[in-house]
Amino acid sequence: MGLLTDGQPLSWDETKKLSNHVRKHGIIQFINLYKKLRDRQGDVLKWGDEVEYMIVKFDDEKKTAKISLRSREVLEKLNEKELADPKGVKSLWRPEFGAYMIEGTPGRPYGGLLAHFNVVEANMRYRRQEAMELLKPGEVIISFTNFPRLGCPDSTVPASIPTPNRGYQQSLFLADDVVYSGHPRFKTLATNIRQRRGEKVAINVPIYRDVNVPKPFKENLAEFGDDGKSQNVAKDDHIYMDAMAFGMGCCCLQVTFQASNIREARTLYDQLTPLCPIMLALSAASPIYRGYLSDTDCRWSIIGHSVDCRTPGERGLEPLKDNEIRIRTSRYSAIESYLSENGDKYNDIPLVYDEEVYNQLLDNGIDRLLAQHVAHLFIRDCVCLMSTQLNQNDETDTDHFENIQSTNWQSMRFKPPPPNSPIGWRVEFRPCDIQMTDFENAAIVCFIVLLSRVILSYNLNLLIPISKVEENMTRAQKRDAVNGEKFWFRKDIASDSKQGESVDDEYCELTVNEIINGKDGLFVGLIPLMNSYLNSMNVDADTHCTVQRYLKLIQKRASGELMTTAKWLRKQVTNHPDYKQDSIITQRINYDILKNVNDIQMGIKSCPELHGCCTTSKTTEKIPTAIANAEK
Ligand code: GSH
Repeated sequence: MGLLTDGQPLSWDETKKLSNHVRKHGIIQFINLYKKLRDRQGDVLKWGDEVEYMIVKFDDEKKTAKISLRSREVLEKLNEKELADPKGVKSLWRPEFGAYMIEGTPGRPYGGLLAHFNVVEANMRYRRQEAMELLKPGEVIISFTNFPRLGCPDSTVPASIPTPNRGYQQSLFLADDVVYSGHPRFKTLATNIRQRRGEKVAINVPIYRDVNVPKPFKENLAEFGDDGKSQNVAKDDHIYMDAMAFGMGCCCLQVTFQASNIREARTLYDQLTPLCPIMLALSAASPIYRGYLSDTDCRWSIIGHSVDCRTPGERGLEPLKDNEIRIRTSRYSAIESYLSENGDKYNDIPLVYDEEVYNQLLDNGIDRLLAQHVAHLFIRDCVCLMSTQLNQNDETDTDHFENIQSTNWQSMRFKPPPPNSPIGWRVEFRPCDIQMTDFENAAIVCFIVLLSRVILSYNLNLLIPISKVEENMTRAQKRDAVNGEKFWFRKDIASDSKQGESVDDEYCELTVNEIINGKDGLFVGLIPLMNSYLNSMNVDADTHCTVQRYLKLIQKRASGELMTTAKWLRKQVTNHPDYKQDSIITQRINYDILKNVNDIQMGIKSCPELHGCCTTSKTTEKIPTAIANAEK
């Protein structure tokens, strides 16, 4: 992939001039790839998780927890093993946006055997330990969605000072040092997104209205060095943030599946889409931003705003200029169209796409649904271009296509096979906030993968109008959405549309509990269906036990018997002796929370409100050969 290509990044002015060049060749590359690989068949299920971590440093005397900007050093060490033995390593490590973030994946993808569910958690544990061995005294690795005091004074090690009038982000609150410096991609993205937009990004998250929060809640941003521009866009009663790192500095959990062919990949892409908001609500883990308790439980919209490179015209705030078109969403957003034939009739959002690209794709034999999906991705300008990437062989390279594709950060990603590789058509599931423990992350990953198997085996149909999924994404982020919200969901997932029934009769509003656990006479429930699938399979006892623990966790989160991480974090704040009911997260509160997070993820403390009483699974590092053979 062209994602982390070497070379010098071009300036925004140069990149802008070359954006059409990237698009023109990107499309030709996609067409060539499609023609070569559309009939590729028979790939087996393979899948893998991606976990993002942050490095935090505690000072137990001063009672502070700060982000440690050492991911470059740590990654260099972590990557040594892979360089020495690329095929043999048990984990792969990559940089992420934050200079305190690292991303770990299993060394090799998992396969279709059910017994693979039993090795996921052990591999996650291995990764965590592997990274921890490289830390300095006081440092820890945590899988945690947002560092609560990101952007507050004195919150990084080494200390860093924001530069509101210069640099990549020009933030009032965050120094550019928090952006990963080992590859120019990240700083270039931050610069070009800001320059394309014509101003800094603006993120406004509603503040949690506790009794001692001033009315209105309004900060004097001049105190941070604002020249008035930030004050103009900062909303009353909101936590204002002004840089890409506030969003892309958040950590998440992602899963990628390989499908057997392009058709199955399109089906999975569509069928997992209605699950995105449900999993977002269940995984909600980020209620705190820039030292304030917010009224939001998830990172999703915050990242959307943090990379919103649309001009005022494109956002509908000013008349359109030059060749601009109105664009509904940020380049980080929920998907706006389905891809499979079954999905077609549920595509009720007027999709904005590049007409010329669309026609070119149709002329090359690509069907309408796929053409509009790709032409939609290609409404975006390229926002990071390396000097070495300009001239490519469109027959064999795909960097220009990947350039646009990899900066469309949507809830689902449809991924063509890389050229000349054994990898097939894939889909990536991207909405989930990350959880603190390997147990929870493994539970979420196994739930999604298992559900994908059930969908394909039982030929389930979860589709509802895509506009309803989008509405669900908004609901999912609300405070305690699992217990307080209802979500649009298909009533009968076991059959396709009935004759004479209108699309609007096919769905209703259900709680997450009803969706996951079922509701008598109204909805069958996803876990009961998964259990009947499992009962029909030959599963070894250990895997069975592990999977049941994972499903129980999801069931109890859905029913409200167990808390979401977001709910638990809110309780940590509001019960803290220093908390003044003003929604402020002091250094000390931050320290105590992160200490607890670390103790819980390391198993030093148990947390029954989050996990229940039974958190030990039978996870093992390797599938025993006898079991692998038996399953085959
Ligand atoms: N941390 C993000 C989230 O919480 O959703 C996901 C990771 C992500 O999208 N990272 C950006 C990226 O381009 C970094 S700026 N990653 C590579 C990709 O999406 O292909």
